Amino acid sequence: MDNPFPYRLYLVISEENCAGRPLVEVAESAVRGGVDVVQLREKNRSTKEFLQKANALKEVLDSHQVPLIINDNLEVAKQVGAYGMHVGNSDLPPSEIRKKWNTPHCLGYSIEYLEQLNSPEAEVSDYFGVSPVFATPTKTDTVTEWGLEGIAKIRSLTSKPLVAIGSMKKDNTFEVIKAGADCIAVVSAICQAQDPQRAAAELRNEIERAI
Ligand code: TZP
Ligand code: MG
Repeated sequence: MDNPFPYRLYLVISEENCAGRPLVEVAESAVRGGVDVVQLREKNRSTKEFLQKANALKEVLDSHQVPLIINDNLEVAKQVGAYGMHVGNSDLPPSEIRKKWNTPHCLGYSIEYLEQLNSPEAEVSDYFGVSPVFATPTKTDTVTEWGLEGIAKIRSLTSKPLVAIGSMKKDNTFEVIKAGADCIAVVSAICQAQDPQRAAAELRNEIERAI
């Protein structure tokens, strides 16, 4: 089967991280700069509000043929017709999602402990988030700071695509890819940037330089 996650630059977006700008505009600008997959991550919203944002985002992403991944809300993922879902260790388990969402979809699973890699949940997942690579103010309830050594360790244990997340920026992208990551995921480096398109293009450049 083809790799369900061939992507390199992953925007993880929520309205609250967009510095007061409309999320859809920030996302479209990022896509113009080289983002090739987008995750909508709205932790503190009702399903109704989440779905409204997801529909608006999907329309724009569709026009650029960029896939939409929904963070931890199966109802929203189903209703919007998302490409896939991403979940963490304490969210709805990937095996449950596979049962409840029967057409094949791309599933991402955040790895916070090495033990997770040997679990049935990892088995049914299509890619792994290495979470977080570096500590980040954007998400503080984290466990391990994997660092470059952690990426290399996980790389040695799986051939599935690895997404590096956590304080990823232009200055550390090259070494993170060299350590074994396939894809870089960012919130602030793009959502807080004055010019999201340019920020994305700079990240993309570093990725292309490293692969
Ligand atoms: N999962 C692990 S770290 C993180 C998530 C959602 C936040 C990453 O945000 P930033 O601003 O790119 O460090
Ligand atoms: Mg990041």
